[in-house]
This record gives sequence, C-alpha cells and structure tokens, in this order.
Amino acid sequence: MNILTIAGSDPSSGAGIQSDIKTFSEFGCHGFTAITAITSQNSSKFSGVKPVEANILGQQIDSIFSDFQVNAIKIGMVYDSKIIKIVSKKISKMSIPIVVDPVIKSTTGGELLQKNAIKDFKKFLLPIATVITPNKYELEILSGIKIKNKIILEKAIKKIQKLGAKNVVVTGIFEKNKVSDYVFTANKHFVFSSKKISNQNHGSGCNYSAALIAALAKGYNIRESVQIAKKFAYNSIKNSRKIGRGISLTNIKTPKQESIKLRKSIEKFTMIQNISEHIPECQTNFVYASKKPKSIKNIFGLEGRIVKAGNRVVV
Ligand code: PXL
Repeated sequence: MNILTIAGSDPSSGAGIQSDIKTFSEFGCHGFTAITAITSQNSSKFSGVKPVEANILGQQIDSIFSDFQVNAIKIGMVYDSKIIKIVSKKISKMSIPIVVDPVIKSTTGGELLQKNAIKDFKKFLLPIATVITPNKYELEILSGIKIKNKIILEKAIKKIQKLGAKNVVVTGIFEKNKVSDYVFTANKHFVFSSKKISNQNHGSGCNYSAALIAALAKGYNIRESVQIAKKFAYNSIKNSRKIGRGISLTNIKTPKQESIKLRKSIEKFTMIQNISEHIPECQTNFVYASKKPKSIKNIFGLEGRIVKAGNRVVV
C-alpha cells in the first residue's frame, strides 16, 4: 500500500513527516510526502515555522498523483488558510481514506495551526475527513465547546460530524488510571481504554494517526484500525527515549529480522484470493522455529490469531 502524508517537517523526527514515514514503513507501506511547512524545533524548544508556498505544495501533491497509485492520505500540520485551500482543492474529489489529524499546538508550545485559519480548517478539511483524530484540546477548539463531562464530549463530537467529518476518534481522554479513545462512526460508538503511561513525550499523536491511516489503507475497518493505532501509539510511548535535553521522543522499535520474515509471510498469505474460505472454525496462526532451536526464544509466532471476518482475513 502507498500512503501520502501532507504534513510539516520536524527536524527532531519525533513528529511530522519524518515520523509518519517511519510508521508507514513499519506497516509495510510506502510513504509519500508533501511538505506544508518547515518547523525548527527540538525536544525542548519550538523556535520557528515557515509555511511552504501554496503552489509549491500543490506541485508536490501533483507530482505524486501524476505518477503513483495512492491508497490513502494523512493530513497533519497545515498551518495557514492558503495551505488548507490548496490541500482541499487537490484532494477533495478523491475517494480514498483520508485521516485528518487536527494538530494545533506542539507539546513544546509551537503554533501548528494559525488561529485565523481555524474557520477554513473546519470549512475545507472536515468535510473530506474519513476520520478526524482530535485530542480533547483540539476537539474543544474545533467545536467551540468546553468539554467538562461525557455528555458534553458527545455533543462536541456530534457537532464535528455535522460539519462533515464522517468518523471522529477523540484520543487520550484521561479517566482515573486509564486513558480512553472515543470512536463515533455514523451509527455506532465505541470506547477503547488502556493503562495510562505517565510519560511526557513528543510524537505519540502522529504515531497514532499514521498507524490509523496505514491500518485503514490495508483494509481494516474503523474499529479494528483504532485498536491497531492505539496499541501502536501505546508501544511507541512505552519505548520512548530521552535523546535530547528536553522531553522524550516516541520510538518505533525496529522489529527483529525474524518478525519481519513472519510478517511478510502472513502478508502474502492474506493476499491469496479467497483465502478466508480455507481458515477453519478454530481460526489459524503462523508459527515457526529458527534453525536448530535451543529454547522457546527461537520460536516465532503471532500473539493471538489470524481470523476470518466475513470474507476478510484479520491478523
Ligand atoms: O504531533 C503534532 C505535530 C505534527 N506535526 C509537526 C509537529 C508536531 C508536534 O510538534 O511538529 C510538524
């Protein structure tokens, strides 16, 4: 699968396009990029931003679409109205999944969306979003509603859906000792919770939305994709590293050679036409041993199983 990220450059590679490319390749997808703005930042300080000229951004997007097949798009930092309008003009007629991550402020306080661009963000980008992934703060800004409890949260989400976003995933709502994501599709609601990791980091939002679009591109439905993205972001926080003087950068652990091989085999398996018909009632799994195994550490397999869902195969 090929995925285009339309986003800002982050020289620390913790967030932005640099991080998105890493996430896409982690999912076995090829990442294309169209850069909207150049930020200057490290783990402690956001020192500046320069948006790319709108026509240059348009050219980047055209260069990709005139040559490659693009299966899905992620939109991250867009910064100003000119950028928002050119993005909308170039992609609004495309019928592929689009995840819009409405980033407004960086962890270190940098402005990623100008205040006077919020109106155009709502007008042009919400209607093209297959999924929008605001955190609580971003939802408050986009809906204009201060979220004090779950009833108000629901009201704010519905307002965003009315503005055109088909599915809304509100990430990172803190509740006692867990952190929950609220998923609203056209007619169903889900809540997914996980343990709270109290670790200030740079990059988890980008990891989440990039993993979400990769899962959607690979054919998982919204519910499955959110679960995949949540786990992916959770692990990237768990493995985050303090590389600089400031906050930690999330870290996508490079998997071992064996797990790459295992994943490739599973991917090939899932691509076989009508393979779901051959998965038994008890479902299936892929497990293998490296040569001359000495302990259980030399056996590789999937956590969980490969299951049949209608005529699809879910790993
Ligand atoms: O995580 C949000 C984000 C997105 N894009 C860029 C960023 C940040 C946060 O700092 O710098 C370019």
